[in-house]
Amino acid sequence: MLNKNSKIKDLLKTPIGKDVVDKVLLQMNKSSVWIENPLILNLKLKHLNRFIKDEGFVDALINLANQDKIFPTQEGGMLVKTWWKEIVFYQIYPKSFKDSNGDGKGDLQGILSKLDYIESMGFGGIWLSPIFKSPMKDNGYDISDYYAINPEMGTMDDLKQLIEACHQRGLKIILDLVVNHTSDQHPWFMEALNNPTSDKRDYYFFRDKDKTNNWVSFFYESAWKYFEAQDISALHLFASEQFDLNWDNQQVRDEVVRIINFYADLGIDGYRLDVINYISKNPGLPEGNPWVGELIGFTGIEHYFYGPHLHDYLQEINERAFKPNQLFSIGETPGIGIETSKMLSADYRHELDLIFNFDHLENPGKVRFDQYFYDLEYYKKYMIKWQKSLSNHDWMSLFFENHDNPRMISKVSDQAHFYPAIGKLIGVLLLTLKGTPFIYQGQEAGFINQFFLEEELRDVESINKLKQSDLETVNAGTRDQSRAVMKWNHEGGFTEGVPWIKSQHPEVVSIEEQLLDPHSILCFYKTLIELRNNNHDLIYSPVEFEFEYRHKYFGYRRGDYFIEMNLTSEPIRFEPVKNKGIKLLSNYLGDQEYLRPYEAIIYRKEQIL
Ligand code: TEU
Ligand code: CA
Repeated sequence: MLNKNSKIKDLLKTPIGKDVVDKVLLQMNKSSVWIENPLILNLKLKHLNRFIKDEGFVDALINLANQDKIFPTQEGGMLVKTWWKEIVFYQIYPKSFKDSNGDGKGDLQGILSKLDYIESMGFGGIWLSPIFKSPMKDNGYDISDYYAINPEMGTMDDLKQLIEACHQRGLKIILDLVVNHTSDQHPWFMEALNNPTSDKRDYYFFRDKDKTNNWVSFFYESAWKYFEAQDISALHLFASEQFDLNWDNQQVRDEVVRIINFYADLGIDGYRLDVINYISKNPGLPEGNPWVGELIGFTGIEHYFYGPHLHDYLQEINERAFKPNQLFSIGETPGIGIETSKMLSADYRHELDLIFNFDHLENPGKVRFDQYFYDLEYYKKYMIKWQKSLSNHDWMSLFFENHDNPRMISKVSDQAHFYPAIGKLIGVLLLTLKGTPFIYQGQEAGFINQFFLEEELRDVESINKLKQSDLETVNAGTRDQSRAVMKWNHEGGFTEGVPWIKSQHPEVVSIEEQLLDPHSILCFYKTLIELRNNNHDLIYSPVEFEFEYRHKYFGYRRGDYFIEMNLTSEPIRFEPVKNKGIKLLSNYLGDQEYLRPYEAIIYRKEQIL
């Protein structure tokens, strides 16, 4: 057990300690060499207070570190082959995907009408962002009835039809499980708020007005909402219409099991679990540390991002619902690092199958709303670290985009002539490294960011953010970038009516037109996906990095394949790698002696007949 007299080096011997130190260094933009200094390694934890000027931080750190006693094992085990390691997922944000009835909002029949397209691209499964009944304050991540489909999106029959149509095509389908919180319109919450003696009261976190804490919500306001009529405050880590469920209550966990079983009975193949690492809060909801708040932005996070019962609760729902239904599970886990991700997803832990880690989405020291260009060399370092750490027990998810993040091409560059190369290079990274790729709608067609005027913003997060920042800042990070509706054909093709949000950037070529152009980003993705689908080397073979320390360059082998790329806008000239094999695919036409800006090439060993 760690205590205040333990040293930094003892802290680093715990999974969470190592990950927290990594995260802090990353956010401070300091290299890990900094921590390898013996003077620092031998520093007692209590002395950290001198730098941080806060007693609470060290206590919180010690508590966290004492949660997991041992590191996840790297030893033994067999790499188990299974469908979710082999397919490429396609993420659909239903409201922005395809509208079938002209109301300007995407729906389930719209998705059904595009299944042929999804299948023809080679995707093996779809993940739908929430489709359940919701007042849509956070576009469905605020659920008011887990057993009803949002009428704007369709009916339960439409969902059944969709599941069947997916399965007929051999596509898997997973749904979003949002059970860290519910909408304020959920009957549980309404009853809890209005009837203090109801058993629902303990489903949430209620406090007297003067007994709340300093936690800050992810949407830039206090995490407490005060209800005047009832004279009580309730905890919400997200919008003020999304209240956190109290997972310490057994009835809440029983409800979650019921929900999981309900859609499993309808035939779905798994779930993506929204902010699932936030479900266990430190008892008593202690004050958040101001220094952590300043560094990470969200005061209080150390008390719930890896809470005391997280493992217990995940093991419980796994045992009671995921395992019996043979469901696949991927947890969205903001703030989780390498070691803790294994504690949550290694096969012998029986918690989740996979997690989404986010540390690669911004460069060190940056946050989503910073205006800067993303340096892909950081991704290389991140990836080398993660890929080398994967044992037979672990697997990882691969992604650059989702409904919460701006488009990756625009993050890398504002030089339009590089867009096709960058879009394709991103595809090569996602489809040739080891892990399960998740491609977000429109990414396969090279969708980019655009400028949103104030009245064009739709997202609650952006609208709140604009109260404290200028429009340029909001534009750099707004989630609306990824929610701009799909551009199916030259005219748009998303809706017959007026779309609820802007369409994709006018200069982006539509999906239909790209399908006809063999050199398009879309056709490149299609080829890449086909290559991965048909070659298990690109799925299961170990990744062997070459010239790891060569600046700007990224090269690795996967069985018979060799992949190399230039991660920058400057050409790279150097002694070529030997035995690359035969060039199979590239994001440039013709050959050159050097690697062109953002050039990515896949080679395969010559087949000896
Ligand atoms: O996101 C959780 C999350 O922490 C972020 O990605 C979030 O959108 C952003 O960082 C806020 O600062 C999930 C969902 O993906 C997101 O769409 C929801 O709004 C959120 O949970 C609440 O359900
Ligand atoms: Ca519609």
